[in-house]
Amino acid sequence: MHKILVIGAGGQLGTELTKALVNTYGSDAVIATDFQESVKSKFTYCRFKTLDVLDKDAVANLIQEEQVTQVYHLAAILSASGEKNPLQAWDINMRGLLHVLELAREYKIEKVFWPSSIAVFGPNSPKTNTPQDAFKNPTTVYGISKIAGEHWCEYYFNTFGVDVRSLRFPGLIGHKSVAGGGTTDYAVDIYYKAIQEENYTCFLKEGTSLPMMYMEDAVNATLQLMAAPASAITIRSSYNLSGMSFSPREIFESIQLHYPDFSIQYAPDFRQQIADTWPASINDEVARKDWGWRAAFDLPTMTSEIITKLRSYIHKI
Ligand code: AKB
Repeated sequence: MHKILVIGAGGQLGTELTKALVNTYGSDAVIATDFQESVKSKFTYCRFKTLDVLDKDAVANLIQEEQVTQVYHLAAILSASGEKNPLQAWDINMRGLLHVLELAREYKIEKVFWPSSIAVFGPNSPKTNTPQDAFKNPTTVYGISKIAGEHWCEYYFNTFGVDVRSLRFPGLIGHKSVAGGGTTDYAVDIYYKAIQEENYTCFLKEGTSLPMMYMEDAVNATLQLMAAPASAITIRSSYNLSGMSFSPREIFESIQLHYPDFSIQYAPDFRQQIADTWPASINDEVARKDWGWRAAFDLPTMTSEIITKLRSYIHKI
């Protein structure tokens, strides 16, 4: 029987991935955990425990008590928050991952999932259709922690046989949970403003194109990668993954088709410098070849779906 531990379940990805894991493996198979007790109310459908990934003994105890077979380690400080407190971001992102990898080795965990990011790329990486093995010179502490983390994942696989799998996520956009601390967060916030019939002030310039992905695609990619036979996984650092690419102007125009009076201003801040170092689009042909990855959502289909869902929540209130 599977016993799946989700660390950082209350975050943007965790909120939706935990639900999908319960739908796939059943509620008895999943334990949602988060550093913040306050997110407990999200998990009415499975068990929830408070857990700090920096407390290695607490993670080890839970793995032993629950006979955990798989770990999804999602807890991290994202790019924009990381720049405000670089040493803390490094500590949380690296020490957390090393605890999980080390415990996976010690307790012979069957599989580990850990998200990387397009933030591993930098100003000297090719800007468009960025390949899997492109040169990487990340400029944020978040990007540095992700590239180091990728190397550690590869090391634990090659040296100890830990079956750790990873995806380089683009900006993730969903309607069930707000984003927090990232450079791509504007693409979530803008929908909430449109729905509330308010104007939006964007912290990136109108033409800044970035790789993005609808949350349903991100969740499906994770489930597919984790279900693939180990022999199909040729990348043990992290797979490039592509959904769509758009700029603030393009997402605004897609929303304006639903809300003609919606308006936007641009007030770029420090996050513009981060965005300027990231690719505009990603080449994910290795993921497609290895485990059959295909994104289902583009900008118009994502916008229609998010607006429909957000309207339905508002009408329920
Ligand atoms: C961020 O903006 O920091 C994240 C990411 C692209 O990894 N959404």
